[in-house]
Amino acid sequence: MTRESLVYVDGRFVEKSKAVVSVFDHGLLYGDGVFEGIRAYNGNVFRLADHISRLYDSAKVIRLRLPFSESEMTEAVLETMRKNGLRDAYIRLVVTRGAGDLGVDPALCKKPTVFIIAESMASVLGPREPRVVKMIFSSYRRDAVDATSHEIKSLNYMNSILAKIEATSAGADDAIMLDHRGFVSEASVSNIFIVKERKLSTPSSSAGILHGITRRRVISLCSDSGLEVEERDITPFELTIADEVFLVGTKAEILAVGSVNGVEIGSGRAGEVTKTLYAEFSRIVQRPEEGTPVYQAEQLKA
Ligand code: PXG
Repeated sequence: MTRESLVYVDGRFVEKSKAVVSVFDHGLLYGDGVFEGIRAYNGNVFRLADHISRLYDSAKVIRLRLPFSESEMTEAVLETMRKNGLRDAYIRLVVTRGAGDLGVDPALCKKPTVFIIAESMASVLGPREPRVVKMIFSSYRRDAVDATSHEIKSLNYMNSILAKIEATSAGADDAIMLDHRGFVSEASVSNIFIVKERKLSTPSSSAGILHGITRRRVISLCSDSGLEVEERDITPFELTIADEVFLVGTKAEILAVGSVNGVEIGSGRAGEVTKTLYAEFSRIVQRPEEGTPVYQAEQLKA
């Protein structure tokens, strides 16, 4: 029998089957909480500092006081990786408002619940070409920046879930969501880039996007590679006639978009710019300086 993975729950490590939170937790009752989805590549947690900093930013906006410092939170993530002996993994770090009486008021909750799941996950990045996905434009609009903005990485994902259901029932892989004005925002759990005549564009923060860590890294990769990127409003028309469209995110890594609403994008296959960035990103994630080493202490001792 394989050993059960260990989950960090409020300072303790418990077996996966025993890792539970209260039915009175406001994270469950109201989606009141924040999270991060993080990846580790070869024993190095990719851009962990950026994820921790975004978690604290999300918590600040929802007035959730985290029970420990950024460095303690970082250590808890690394310890969860070590306890499970992982090198290539997906990490889910969640902080909820905690258990409290019924009622939406966060003041009903005495202390936040913190849990960290780390499970083995192999990357698809590598020498092969990026996977090509079929998209639709969702009829659900991305929540506006003055609504339940996705700038907060909160536990409230119903906006994305509805879009994902719509995509699945249309036979597509995922949905592209438009903002309240009708401009392109992002996919259900990834950011979007378009390429036209080798010039890249990506929706800016006005489109209600999550400030993706992969998006930010791809933008800086482009500037290092001499590729121009503009953060701006993009219409569904511009996206449809683009030479290339690709998605970026922790889970998605880099995916080429082959079609939207049944209309082929460019050749319908991964384009040259997408392939170049994919190849470069595949190398970047393996670099120690792009993340935080999990096993540094042991390596130093050895
Ligand atoms: N937009 C949204 C709405 C997201 O949820 C991204 C963009 C990409 O951001 P990052 O920082 O990952 O480049 C996300 C990320 C999951 C999962 O389990 C979801 C995300 C990340 C990791 C795992 O579905 N969302």
